[in-house]
Amino acid sequence: MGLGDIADSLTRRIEGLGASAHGALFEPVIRLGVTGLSRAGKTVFITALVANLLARARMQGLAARRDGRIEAVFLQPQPDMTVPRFDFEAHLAALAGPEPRWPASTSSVSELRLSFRVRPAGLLSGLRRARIVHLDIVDYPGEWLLDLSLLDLSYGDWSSRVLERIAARPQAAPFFEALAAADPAARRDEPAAKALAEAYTAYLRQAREAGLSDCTPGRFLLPGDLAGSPALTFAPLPRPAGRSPRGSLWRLFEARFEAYKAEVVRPFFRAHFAGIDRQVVLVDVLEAIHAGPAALEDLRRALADTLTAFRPGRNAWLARLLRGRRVERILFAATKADHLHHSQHARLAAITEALLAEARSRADFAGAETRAMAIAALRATTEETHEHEGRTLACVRGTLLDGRNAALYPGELPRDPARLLAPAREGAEKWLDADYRIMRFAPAPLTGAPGEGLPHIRLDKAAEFLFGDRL
Ligand SMILES: Nc1nc2c(ncn2[C@@H]2O[C@H](COP(=O)(O)OP(=O)(O)OP(=O)(O)O)[C@@H](O)[C@H]2O)c(=O)[nH]1
Ligand SMILES: [Mg+2]
Repeated sequence: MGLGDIADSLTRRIEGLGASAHGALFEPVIRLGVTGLSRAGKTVFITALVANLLARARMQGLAARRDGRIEAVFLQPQPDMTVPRFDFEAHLAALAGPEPRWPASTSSVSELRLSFRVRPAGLLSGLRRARIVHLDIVDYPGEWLLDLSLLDLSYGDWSSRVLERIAARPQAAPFFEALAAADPAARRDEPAAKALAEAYTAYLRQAREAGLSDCTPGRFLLPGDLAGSPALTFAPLPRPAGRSPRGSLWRLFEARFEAYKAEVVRPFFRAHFAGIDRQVVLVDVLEAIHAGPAALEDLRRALADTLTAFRPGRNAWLARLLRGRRVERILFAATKADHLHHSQHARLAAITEALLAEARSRADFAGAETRAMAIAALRATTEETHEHEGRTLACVRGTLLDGRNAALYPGELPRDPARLLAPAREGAEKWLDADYRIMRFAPAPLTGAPGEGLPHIRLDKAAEFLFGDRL
């Protein structure tokens, strides 16, 4: 056991003590992780979930609500003093204000505690006293999970993997130009290091914009307060022939890569990831389909990479940190399903399931129960059908960001997911037999009575799967 491991197990033990010390001794706490790659829909999901749990009129799919056992739901100060609070009120004001708009992008971890007063289920439910159950919701970027794979890699191995994967990508051309001008064995010099790191970060940003997801190190895209620090100032380099001299650029980057693992990646897993009981992974499958086969294949790989975090047996360090603890349920939710007519939702869920199939068959998620679902945290559209050249097209209608009202025919998803996944895997350039469209709709102004909650698709079913059994 190394020093780091001792520190890890100590932190876990102290955290365990903390949980019982702050009054939660008899009040169960469910820690729900909400993650997804950037723009997947995390902020909207949490905001809509909390708003709908506070109001509950649209949450019939939640058994405790249907049975009338939920007496009250209220927001509480969270127990973690040093984690930013999820800014629920600001995000809700954006979504549900007089001029509804989407909340701003967030780039770090945040947390919110919601508490339920529930009567127990069963025959005696009317007699037994209600109890308090806390739901701690933790929002963290999926990109940070990708970094788990770095823990097993040396700088040299990571570099060669990345360089090989991105060699043919047009977005990487400027970075390869910068690399050609650099000499890994040359004496290190900070401006050269910075220029390479910037070129690599620029590549990551463009790759992300092009819909690619395998973007490590994750913090290069979402640096938060680490922007500009040495631990974020490196890039992959081709291995110099022979031993790289001390004081070379290669050695500098190697040291920074190790620092990134020790000072950035491990603390995240220790502080935020280790305590999670239930997890939802939000996936913008529609956007990837729309962006084309390469983006879908990339999403599949990125998902497989992020999901290694939920099979801790595959990573010795994480397995030691968790010491047998595990995430009990994982929901894979294809978001923004309101872009599709409901007749296609089952197909979207099937595609999501198939995207995960490989990750799943390699090993199950250490006994976790998993499910795939198509959801919309905030429904921005209504459905309608149109006759076109003798065919009936199932469309959705909504208000575009510029205020115009438009109907969208997104294209018909195939019944068999392999029709999309196979060409994606084989490197097809575009979809052969179909065209998939997407439009950016603005959130619709609320029409329901106040206190009715926000319109959604299957958010109640998602909640039931994630924590309904604990209420
Ligand atoms: N139509 C529709 N669009 C959605 C829904 N959820 C999210 N979106 C869209 O997706 C965008 C991103 O949603 P966010 O919740 O901000 O995503 P995020 O994962 O928190 O993004 P970052 O904070 O940037 O990582 C929003 O601005 C909306 O345009 C939904 O339920 N329906
Ligand atoms: Mg966000």
